[in-house]
Amino acid sequence: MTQQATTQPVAKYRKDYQSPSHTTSDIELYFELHDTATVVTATSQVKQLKDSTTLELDGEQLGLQTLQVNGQDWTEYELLENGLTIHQLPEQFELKIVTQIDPEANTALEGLYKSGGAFCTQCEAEGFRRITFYQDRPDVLARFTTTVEADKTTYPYLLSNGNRVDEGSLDNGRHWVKWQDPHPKPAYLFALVAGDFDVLTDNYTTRSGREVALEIFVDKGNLDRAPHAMTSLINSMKWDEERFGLEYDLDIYMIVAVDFFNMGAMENKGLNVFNSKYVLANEKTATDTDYLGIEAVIGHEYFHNWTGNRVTCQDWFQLSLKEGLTVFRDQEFSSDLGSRAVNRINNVRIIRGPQFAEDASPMSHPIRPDKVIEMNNFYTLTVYEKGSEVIRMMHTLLGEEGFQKGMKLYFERHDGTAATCENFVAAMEDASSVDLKQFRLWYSQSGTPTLDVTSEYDEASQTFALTVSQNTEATHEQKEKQALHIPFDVELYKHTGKAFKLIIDGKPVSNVLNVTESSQTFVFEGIESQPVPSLLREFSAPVKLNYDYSDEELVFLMRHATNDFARWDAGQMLLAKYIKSFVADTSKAVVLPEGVIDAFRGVLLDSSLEPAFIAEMLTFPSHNEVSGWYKRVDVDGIAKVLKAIKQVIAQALIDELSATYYSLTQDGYSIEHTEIGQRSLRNVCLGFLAYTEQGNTLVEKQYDTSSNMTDTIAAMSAANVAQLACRESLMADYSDKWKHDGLVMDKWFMLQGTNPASNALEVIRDSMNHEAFSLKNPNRIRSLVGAFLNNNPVQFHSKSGEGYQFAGEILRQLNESNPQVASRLIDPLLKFRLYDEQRQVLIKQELDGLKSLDNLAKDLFEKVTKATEE
Ligand code: B3K
Ligand code: ZN
Repeated sequence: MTQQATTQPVAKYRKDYQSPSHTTSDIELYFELHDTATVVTATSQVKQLKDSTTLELDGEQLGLQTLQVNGQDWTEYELLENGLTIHQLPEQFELKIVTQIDPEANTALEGLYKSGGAFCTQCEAEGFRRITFYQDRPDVLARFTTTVEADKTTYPYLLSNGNRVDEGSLDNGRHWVKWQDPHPKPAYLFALVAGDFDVLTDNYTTRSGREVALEIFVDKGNLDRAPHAMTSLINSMKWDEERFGLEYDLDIYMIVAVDFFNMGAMENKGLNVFNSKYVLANEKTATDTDYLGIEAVIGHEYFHNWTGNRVTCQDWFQLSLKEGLTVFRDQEFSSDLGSRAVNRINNVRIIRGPQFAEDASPMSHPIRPDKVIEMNNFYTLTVYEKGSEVIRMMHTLLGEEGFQKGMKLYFERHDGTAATCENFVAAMEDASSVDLKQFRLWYSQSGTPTLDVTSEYDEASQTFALTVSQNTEATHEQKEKQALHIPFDVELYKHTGKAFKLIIDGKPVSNVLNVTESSQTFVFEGIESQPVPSLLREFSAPVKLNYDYSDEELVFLMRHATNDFARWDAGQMLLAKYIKSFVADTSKAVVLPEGVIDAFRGVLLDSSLEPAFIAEMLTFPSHNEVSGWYKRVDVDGIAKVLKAIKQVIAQALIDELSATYYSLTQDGYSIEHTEIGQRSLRNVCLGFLAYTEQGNTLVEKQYDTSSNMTDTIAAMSAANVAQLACRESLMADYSDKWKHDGLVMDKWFMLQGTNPASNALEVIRDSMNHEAFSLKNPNRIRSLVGAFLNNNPVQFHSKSGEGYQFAGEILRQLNESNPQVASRLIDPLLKFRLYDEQRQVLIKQELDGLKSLDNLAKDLFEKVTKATEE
């Protein structure tokens, strides 16, 4: 046996995929849990698949104790830095490996670790290799049997995947429970939890009559914050049966909420582990946004049971196969349960803001990446959100019925196996006979396509011609781009507000045009008068759209488009025109024409519109979204213009905003969608009114009288954004009340992080000494530091460079304790080329400093090298 030295991280390529040399049919695990020295015994039934007597296993940070093959000690092996290679193996054998690990020292929160007082695991993507030596790849599927043994008093609950089949007590105060998961699964879906919890139980009968026990485990004392998660779970189970015909397949479904978690949640078979942020809520501690987030994430993880667990990924390059599809499913779930328009608007905001920004960054990649150094770096907006848009485009092209046929065929062909994105598209194509040949490019081509659209009306022939040109700019890792198949949803309006029938070549055509060439003209016939085109309805493709709309046309669409999303989008385009013109010349006074102000007044007073939708109409593009419109970003100019536009609207509509604010006063609190919508509009009004003379009084009063967290936080953020006199006292009062509750304090940390005041960084540094703060807890880091880096543009990009230095300091610490969190945090620095020379130099200094670390984690290595390459 030999031990190898540390080497530079190496990239893996999608094209190099090779099926496994061996597979494991069954694995039996025994965990003897101890804080610093847990012993894991793994007994696997292994079978050769290829002509190879050598088996390569993955393993990191493991203490190997024994290695046996068919009951014999085995010496034919090499211990490597990242694994174990075993030689001279028979065709089929039992492999027994005993390893020792240290959960308490595991601050990376990958593998087996301690969260507060409990043991828990996170194995996706490659965490199982920190538990035992194994073929830690998603195309090796085994049946898992897991026994967990621990002290009975400290850890009364011992959980793992599948069904509980046996249990017992030992003489030394310890006990054990044995779990069996009948569904073969890859190691990334393995989970174990041990601890003491309060449990909320319920049950669900599937439509075929299976009784399923539902259990949600939360920290002691938090039971009153678990019911919304349970309701969301039951709604998810029901929805998946109704809309997709998919039923749950075990007798028990468990969710455990933990405080220390790198991301949102994890879909481990039968035993989801959740960030407590996506489980715990009551009206005093959680906002409406939190409630909706919980519903979406509970749904998302549940839907993975079919799209992810029953059919998993062949290799990690295929991640979007399960993630894009499952995001699509959770978006549909939220839309079916709540407002479709509001959900669509918010999903589109994510694509147009941070996803387009990712496309334009050094980390740009196709939804199915070709090259990866650290897989955890690819759980991105591109793979998830753009991935979901790609699924949605197929849904648009096939229709609901065709899409569901495709899903059925996909499960018929691939249930119980590890599949590829290509398998999915092929199933959609075969089930519907829609040609998706060119469409497949969406999987391999990165970057954001731009559609330049022009139109020409010919009165004599009564035709309206739309010319659509598409172009995708070169991205960091891919220079050549091809024309994509883009579903382009359009409508043409008469001046009465009615839509023309769409006729091309004498035949009626669908609203969804197939744009497939780099430039293409569609000539519509029978158009009796100059129409107003509504383009890219429902955001039918994740592209940028350019069309030279007049103000009048946009105002017309805001009023008359039959589709709510199109109305909202027209409002956004109208604002964009003015934002762009003021940013181009920041010395120009910000004034808006009466017609524009009237259009927003009209929306605010339109009683036929849902309050939730009006609130979206009045929510303007964020600094981040606006920044994405430019190759060189004027940080301060954009901030100034966005604030001024808000002030202009606030002054112009002060009476209407006030009236709406008071008319929406509520007595009690419920999370019904209509009430959420009313609170949302009321609080949007407050956000504007904060800029008026009555602002301070109004905000303070709302804070004092608020009976729920939604209104409390709305008051505090209005005070924060508008820098009202009451800000400090509200912050102090809140901290007094909630200082013992990290999760609730995250909202406070976020307000400190986004504080636009010029001393923000000083306050942030102070906040790091707050008793609720810890650099070990990812939620705290994201709330305070993440908010500063991502959502405090002016202070973070201060020309003094202090913001960047602060980011560098934190990143160097996290590089050692939790590289995954560090790697999420670094993204804003990677985009340094968007800023002026002076800022570029300052940011680059920090990146270079990281690059020169001799223990730079591969997560950061991958990003820093990409960003600093010429
Ligand atoms: N599949 C997990 C994410 C795992 C992230 C690993 N770094 C949660 C989800 O997407 O549902
Ligand atoms: Zn997911």
